Amino acid sequence: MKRLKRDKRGVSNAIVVMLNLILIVVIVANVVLWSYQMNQFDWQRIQENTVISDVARITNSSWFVAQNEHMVNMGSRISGTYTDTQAIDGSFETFREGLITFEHGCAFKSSDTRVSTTSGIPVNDSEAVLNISLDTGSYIFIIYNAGNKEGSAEDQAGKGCAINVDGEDKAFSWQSPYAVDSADSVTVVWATFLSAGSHTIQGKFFANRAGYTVGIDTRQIMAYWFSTIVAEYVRSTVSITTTSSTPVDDTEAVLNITLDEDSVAFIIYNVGNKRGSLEPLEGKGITLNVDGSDIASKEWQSPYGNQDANSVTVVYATVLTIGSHTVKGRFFSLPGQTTTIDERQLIVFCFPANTITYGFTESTTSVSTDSGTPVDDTEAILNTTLTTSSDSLIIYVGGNSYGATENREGKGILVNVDGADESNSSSWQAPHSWDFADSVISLWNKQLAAGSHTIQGRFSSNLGSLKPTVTISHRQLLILAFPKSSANYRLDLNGVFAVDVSIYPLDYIQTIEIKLGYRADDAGEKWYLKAYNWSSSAFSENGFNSTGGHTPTTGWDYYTVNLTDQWGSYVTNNGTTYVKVADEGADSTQTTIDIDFLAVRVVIDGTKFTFQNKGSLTSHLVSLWVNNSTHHQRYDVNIFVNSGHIMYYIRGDISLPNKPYVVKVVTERGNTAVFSSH
Ligand SMILES: [Ca+2]
Ligand SMILES: [Ca+2]
Ligand SMILES: [Ca+2]
Repeated sequence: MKRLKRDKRGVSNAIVVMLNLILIVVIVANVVLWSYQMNQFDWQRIQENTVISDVARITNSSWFVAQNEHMVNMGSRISGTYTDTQAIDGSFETFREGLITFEHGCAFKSSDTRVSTTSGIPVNDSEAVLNISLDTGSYIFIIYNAGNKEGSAEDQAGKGCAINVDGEDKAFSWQSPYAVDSADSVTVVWATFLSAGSHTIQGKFFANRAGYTVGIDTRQIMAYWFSTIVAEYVRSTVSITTTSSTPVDDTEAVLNITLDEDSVAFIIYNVGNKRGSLEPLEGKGITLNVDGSDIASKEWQSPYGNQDANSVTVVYATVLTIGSHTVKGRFFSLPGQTTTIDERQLIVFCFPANTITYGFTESTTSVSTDSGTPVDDTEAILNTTLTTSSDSLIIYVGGNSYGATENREGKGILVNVDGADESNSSSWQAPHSWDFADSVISLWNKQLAAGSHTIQGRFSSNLGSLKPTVTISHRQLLILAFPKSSANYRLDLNGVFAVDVSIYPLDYIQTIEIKLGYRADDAGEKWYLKAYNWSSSAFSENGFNSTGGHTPTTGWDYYTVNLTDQWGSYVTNNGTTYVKVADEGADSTQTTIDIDFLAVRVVIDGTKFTFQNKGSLTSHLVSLWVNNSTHHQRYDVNIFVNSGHIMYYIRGDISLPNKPYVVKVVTERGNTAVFSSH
């Protein structure tokens, strides 16, 4: 029993010894392993050998080149690809100007054959029909101006006129004279997009009081159409009134226009109220507002009596620059008097500035006459020089405000071209009574030869009894001359460029530069660099240090622009920049250009670090210090430099302090490399 017990203890002692041995082995093994791991870390740490071999201030990025093939908007690509434009190396991409498709067509008819009607619904003015044929879908502008002279049968409630296209009445206006058989003219305008093919345009008229005779002694009807222009237009029959004696917005007559090149804008605004709408004896006035400013002139009209028909027209032409514009029609009354617009048409047609010749004058100087035959409106004269035979659209508006000296039988006006009165351009109008508002439109169209021309507005009194004097206190006179044929060569292309905002954060960009290396085969026109302005949604050179283009030498030329402090409008938050290369405009020489280089870069105050890994292991750089005596700044970095490699690391957000400074970089293993400036 005892032995057994002792033996049992002996076994138990042996187990304890064995367990202790195992424990010792485990501890020793762990110590060895730990020691081995420690040695490996130290070994790796010792092996790591990355140095900062250079630190330098940089003032711009490298060039960011085209990302894909340039889009050619006008002209064509002849040879090469966008990759040829990525370096200045003699390999280039070639583009050639193309004939632009801006074409016009026009039709015009005037007649002094009288027609009349008692119909209260529109009937054909048999003398006002245009049959036209369009080669291609086009924007079309139509104006119809129909009037009777003093003494012709005309109901005191006056007449209405309409423009009918392909059997449908499209737009209306109305007018009433001084009294039965007084002068009374109506103008109506319309614009639309018409498809290719044949179309019929018809002037129609009607009595404002059914059963009473109204007539047309002289009318003009004109249509102009264009295949590729910027055209904005509105016709609205929403009735609006005002009692304001200063111009207020006709909220139904607002047009927004976006232009990608400087353009001649032709603007016409025509408003009317029908018989029965609220209209004071003094009538209404209108004007135009372009980009927030009212134009200098206005026009007015007064009706036969309270709540009689009354309409008025104003025209304008100007150059609108590239970008966005707003054109508004505005109207006004006399204080406390309610005037109404039942229908209005507002039309803006924009033509590339170099493709047409235009002239415009407006004036608010009063000119009067008591002559029954036309005399000069000395304020309405335009001298125009045409380089080529041109279809010429001429509009003259002459009116007087309430209170100006005006015969109650009103006035007549017409257009004089190169000294000859165009009698069929005549129109006549009569006010409510003596010295009330009274304006008239005269319309003409003529093919004018190359050379100088004088266009003049003339006017006369409709006489009647007592006080014959009539006045034009406000007028507009315009001519738009469209070349019959010309070789219009254009080139316009743009590319997509991407600024690397991960290296050059937007906050640290000082400006953007665009560089073009090119060769043009003639020096006949300038070449332009533009960029897409993301604020105004148009290509522009607004704010560039250099605008106005570059004149080529026909050898290799380098043209660089910078976008000054305006660069922010031209770059998206992710760095996207669109750059355009464009010619000066339409010209008769078909130019070919070779583009060797086209790129953008950013101007910054940044730093370029050069790291060289001389060790045998990859280094992971985790923090960077830039220090001098007054400046200690740490930056997080996350850079892997492979063994044996040199890495250039650019930071657009790090500006070097004054020398001497020290740059340190710390690796994940805890090593520090130091660079000291000298
Ligand atoms: Ca050109
Ligand atoms: Ca050219
Ligand atoms: Ca090249």
